[in-house]
Order: sequence, then C-alpha cells, then structure tokens
Amino acid sequence: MKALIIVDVQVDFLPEGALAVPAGDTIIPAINVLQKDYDLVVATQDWHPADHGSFASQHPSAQVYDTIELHGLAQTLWPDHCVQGTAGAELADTLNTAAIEAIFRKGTEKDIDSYSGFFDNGQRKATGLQGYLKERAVSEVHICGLAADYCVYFTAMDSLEAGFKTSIISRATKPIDKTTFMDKKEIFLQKGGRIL
Ligand code: VGL
Ligand code: ZN
Repeated sequence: MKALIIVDVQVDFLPEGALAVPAGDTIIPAINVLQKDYDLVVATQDWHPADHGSFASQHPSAQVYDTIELHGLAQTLWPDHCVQGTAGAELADTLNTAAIEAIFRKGTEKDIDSYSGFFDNGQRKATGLQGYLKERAVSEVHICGLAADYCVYFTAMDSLEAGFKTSIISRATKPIDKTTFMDKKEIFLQKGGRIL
C-alpha cells in the first residue's frame, strides 16, 4: 500500500499568510492531481495554542527567526501562526480534501514544537500517524506540502526511521529557504530517501 502525506497546506503558510512560504500556493494544483495515484491519503495540520513556545511573541527579549533553547532543544522562533481554531490554521481552500482519510494535528503542546507529522521535536510524543499507516499496511510513503525545509523534511526523516520506503515529491513542495532545503535534501538522500 502506498500513502500520500500532505503536510501543512494551511492558510498561514500561503503567500499573505502569517508564515508565508514563497510560492507555497503554486503546489496545490499538483497535489490535487497527485492524490488519485495513492491507496491512502492523509494530511497533517500545524495546530498551536495561542501562547505556543515557538512564537517569538512569547519571548519578549528575542526576535522572529532567532534560535533559543526551549526545554532543552534548539528552537527557531516564528511569527504567530496556525493558532488552533483560527482562519490561518485552516487547510487551504483550494486544496481538494475529499480523499483525505485522516488529519494528524501537531504542535498542540505549548512547550514543544513539532515539525514532523510523526513525533514532536524531542520524539517524546507520537501523533499516531505511524500506527495508522502500519494498521493500513502501508509500506511506501510519498510526502508533499509545506514547508520543504521544515515539516516536510522532518516528516520524511521520521518516515524513513519508521521503515517506510520514503520519497519527497519535489514538484509538490516549497521551502521557506532554498539553501536550507538543499542541505537537508542531502541528509535525506544519504539516509536512503528518494526525491521524485
Ligand atoms: C512549519 C515552521 C513552523 C512547517 C511549521 O509547516 O514547515 N514551519 N511551524
Ligand atoms: Zn508551527
């Protein structure tokens, strides 16, 4: 069984959103077409409380894009984004959601960020995605969505770790920063991942 994971295609990651990924909206038509090629389609949704520790607004002496230590882990500080229940946290309205069988929400705990759709950043808490895919007899996972250098990359690395044959679909993802993604892509390839 082959699954597609659509990562964080949410309003706040589109141009004009709170944490806009450059040209993030341009991948949506490709994702809509792709979905029919899979046995299973699932999605992730960044879903933060309003006082989430990854928000620069919660650290008065720091600025957006600074790195701080948050409960023992290095944490990049972001603009407030994907706050639970807000319009910015919704999946993009141009995304065809009809085939999505389950949505895994992440980043719900105030003190720990969660880039991966599988685990929080300390790998302390699982979202249930791994068990769901195993239960559905998935052996191969393809990943698309936003952002390539953060949530797509970390989801892909955890997917490899979980033993799934894993690919990132390059025409259906965009990075926040191209250089960061180039470096992370190398690490993913080294680990046995594929780029389609
Ligand atoms: C993401 C930064 C902060 C992402 C989520 O979806 O890639 N990036 N939260
Ligand atoms: Zn986030």
